[in-house]
Amino acid sequence: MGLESGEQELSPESFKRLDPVEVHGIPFHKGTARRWRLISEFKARPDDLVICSYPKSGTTWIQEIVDMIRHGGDPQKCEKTPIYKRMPFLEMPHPVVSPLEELEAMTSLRTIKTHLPVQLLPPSFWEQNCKIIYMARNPKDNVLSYFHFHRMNQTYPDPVTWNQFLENFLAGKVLWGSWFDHVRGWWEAKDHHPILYLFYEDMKEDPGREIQKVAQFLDFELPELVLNKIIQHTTFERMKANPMTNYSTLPSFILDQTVSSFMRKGMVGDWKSNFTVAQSEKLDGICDQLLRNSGLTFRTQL
Ligand code: PPS
Repeated sequence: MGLESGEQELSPESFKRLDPVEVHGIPFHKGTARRWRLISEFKARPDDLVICSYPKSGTTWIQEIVDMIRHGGDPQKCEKTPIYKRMPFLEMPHPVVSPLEELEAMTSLRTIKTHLPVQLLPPSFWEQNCKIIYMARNPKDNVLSYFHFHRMNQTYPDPVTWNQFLENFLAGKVLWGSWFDHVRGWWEAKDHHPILYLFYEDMKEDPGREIQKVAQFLDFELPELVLNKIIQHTTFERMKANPMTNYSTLPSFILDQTVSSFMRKGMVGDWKSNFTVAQSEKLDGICDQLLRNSGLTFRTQL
């Protein structure tokens, strides 16, 4: 599987701070946009599991939990390979890994990470009725985490300033588009598809309870002992120290962790350190308007 005929793969050096390119009205990284036809034609298998989220919602956390559940709580089985190799990122923009080729070569059961909005998920996933786990995080902590990720991810557009980035986020003019449309679109999809919709804040509040929900969704029974091992292995501190989950295996021309860590704070309520009162009220107003009548609510503190 390759790019459109005649196209060359982009060199790592050319990935520096690229402007987004729109695909079906959603801003994407140029590396994703170039592969769009291949991504949209992806052939799912019925036993594929999709882990989906808006960027910076706790995707890596839920990925590690799923892998631990599938390996009976044995951390050694999860510590051999970086998380982005174990569960390829479908529309991954940069060239150090080729997720489409890797996915094709993988034996079942595959777990696939994506940040795609619901309307752009490749049709094959719906046709094959694949299970999907969706992870959502409150917009204030989500946008702050996304801002810091733009600072350290050298391939993403320059966030310029916090004020500027927040304005872009509120307008949906950031990579992967509007947070509001994303969380709402997937929330509505769960009424007609096997989707487990989880919240970062619930995970922080009671990881054991949420891990049990995931296990049940995947048809696993978790004895107390195994559950406790999974809880311990997937704490923020353990995952921050674990090279297989903290993305330290990616080169610094992609993720410069001297600017900000991939595992940064892992908190609910960190937004309070950055938002002005006016910014917080503005976001609340937009949230009320865009999530109205959806039944979807978010906790911004525990
Ligand atoms: S990505 O790049 O979109 O896949 O990033 P993603 O994994 O979705 O989100 C990264 C944020 O999730 C936090 N995180 C965790 N929080 C609590 N516990 C655990 N175990 C955990 N693992 C990852 C990570 O720290 C990022 O949030 P911030 O607020 O920036 O710290």
